[in-house]
Amino acid sequence: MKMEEKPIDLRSDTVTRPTPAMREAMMNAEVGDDVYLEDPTVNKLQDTAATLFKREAALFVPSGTMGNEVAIHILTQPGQEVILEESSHIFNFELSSMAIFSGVQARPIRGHRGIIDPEEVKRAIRPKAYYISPTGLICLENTHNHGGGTIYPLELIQAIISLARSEGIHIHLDGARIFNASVALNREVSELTKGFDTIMFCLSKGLSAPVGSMLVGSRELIEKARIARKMLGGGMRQVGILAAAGLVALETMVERLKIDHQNAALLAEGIARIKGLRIDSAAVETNIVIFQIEGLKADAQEFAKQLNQRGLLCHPFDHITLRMVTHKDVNREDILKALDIMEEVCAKLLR
Ligand code: TLP
Repeated sequence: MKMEEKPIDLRSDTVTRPTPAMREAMMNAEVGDDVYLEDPTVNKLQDTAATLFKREAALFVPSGTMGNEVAIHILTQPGQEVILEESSHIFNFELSSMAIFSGVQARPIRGHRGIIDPEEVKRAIRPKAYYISPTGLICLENTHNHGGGTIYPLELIQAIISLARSEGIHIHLDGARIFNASVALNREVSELTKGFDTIMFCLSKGLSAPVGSMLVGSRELIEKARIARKMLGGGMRQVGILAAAGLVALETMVERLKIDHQNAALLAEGIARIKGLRIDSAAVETNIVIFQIEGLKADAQEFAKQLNQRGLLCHPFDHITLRMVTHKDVNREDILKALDIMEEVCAKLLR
């Protein structure tokens, strides 16, 4: 790579930079003290999110992690268990926060590409006995990050929600990338999230806002969430500066996620043709591409390092698995270039 060339960054859609329209909206945002509920731009963003999801209320939080952990805090009691999928973000990348902040333990169950079967959920619900930790909450993730951007089939979501309801268990959705599922299925986010107690979604991933996620739910739950957010130090002040970018994200960045999905499909098809790489390209449903190396004189870390040296950034997951994520700051041409780089490195490393 020539020094002046910018790398093709496929590590995550979190690397997206704010658009010019976002920067302009941030510059001109009307602000107030949001801890006093007086920031008009935050209030507008929260109302917009609540309307989109057909819910009573929403809360702006600094990160997806905080949104998930606040939801767990308000939906559980200390000593309870939380059922989730074993490769979920909450279980793997939120630093045991549920144990520390909410005093609950995780009961992870194995899914297929991140999707859990209602029967498995049923089996994981703890029997009611005074000497067993009760199940307080189920968390699902849609799309599923480590599953490969998998979209949860709606009928499975509905089956798990009715199970939760019949057992008196709460249910939260980590919908960090729910808009990717929405554009891929051509269905409203309100339809895909109906029945969850709370939904977290991120403005800062494919939607390209610089910071921020939302927690959506009933007025009562969102009031509790505001207290939990404050406990975590997440009460922000003139944060309309950031909410302004979030509004532009919701207004202008949703439909274009389709382009990311097309680029991910192009990437997956290309990977399938490269000797030394293995992928089920038909399994790529949204903007996340997960694949394995096969028959190379290198592990995934070394492979990623060599791609990096040629200006292609990605995320190694384990010794053979890598992730690439498409987003607005990479185009079709970048994808074709990325494939050339991978082909060149594979040819060098083939056994
Ligand atoms: N995911 C990030 C990393 O943390 C791995 C990424 O690059 O994909 N839920 C899901 C499904 C996520 O993928 C993430 C972030 C979060 C929650 C947390 O969001 P943030 O980073 O805003 O705390």
